[in-house]
Amino acid sequence: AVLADLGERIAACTRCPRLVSWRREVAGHPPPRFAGERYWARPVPGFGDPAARVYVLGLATAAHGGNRTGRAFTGNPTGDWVVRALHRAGLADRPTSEHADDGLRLDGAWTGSAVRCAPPGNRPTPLERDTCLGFLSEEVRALTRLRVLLVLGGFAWDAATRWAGVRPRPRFGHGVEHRLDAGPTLLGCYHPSRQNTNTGVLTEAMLDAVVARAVELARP
Ligand code: DU
Repeated sequence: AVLADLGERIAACTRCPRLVSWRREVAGHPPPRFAGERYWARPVPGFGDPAARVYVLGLATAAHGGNRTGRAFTGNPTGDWVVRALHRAGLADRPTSEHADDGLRLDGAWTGSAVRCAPPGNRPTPLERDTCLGFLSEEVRALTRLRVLLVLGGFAWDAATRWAGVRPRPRFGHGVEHRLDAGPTLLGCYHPSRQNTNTGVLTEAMLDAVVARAVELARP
């Protein structure tokens, strides 16, 4: 009930004027393959298992992914990479995530992004990042079994380390671990953007290894 209520408050947020306009703007200009679809065009709440021990944290909502489907990591290539990896690790009941009503269930995992709206150029401003941090904080508090925050990319790492108030802030890197005194262990992973996956900066084997490490750290 706490998570459901939080999800509704996230979806109703209008705090960042630039993002309120952009999430609608991109919804009005779908690529041909999504022409005629009704876009969600709102902030996207977290999704998954309320008993999650691992939280996969992305950068921001994808313009034609979550901003279209209304569910985190759903309906775009980055989401495909994440959900396939969760499935290989036994944390998702299938390897695909296409629509909010496809029946996907996560088991032991939660998903969301540092900024819940679609930002211009996939680049939220520092102010937008910090404005959205309260939602991460509330979510982490509500996910009472959480042990690991698997952080995708440097932007989400900045958000997570600010949320955690760690000083000095540990540098982002693939496989970097930072244990918090109270709270989940932060675990860095290169972001599965097409730029990283097409160039081999991040391979499926590298992603699998980090997810496996997250599962190991999350073990009771
Ligand atoms: O109504 P429900 O079974 O609590 O599921 C709500 C929502 O959360 C549904 O879209 C599936 C997802 N979910 C999940 O992915 N994993 C769980 O363990 C429980 C719920």
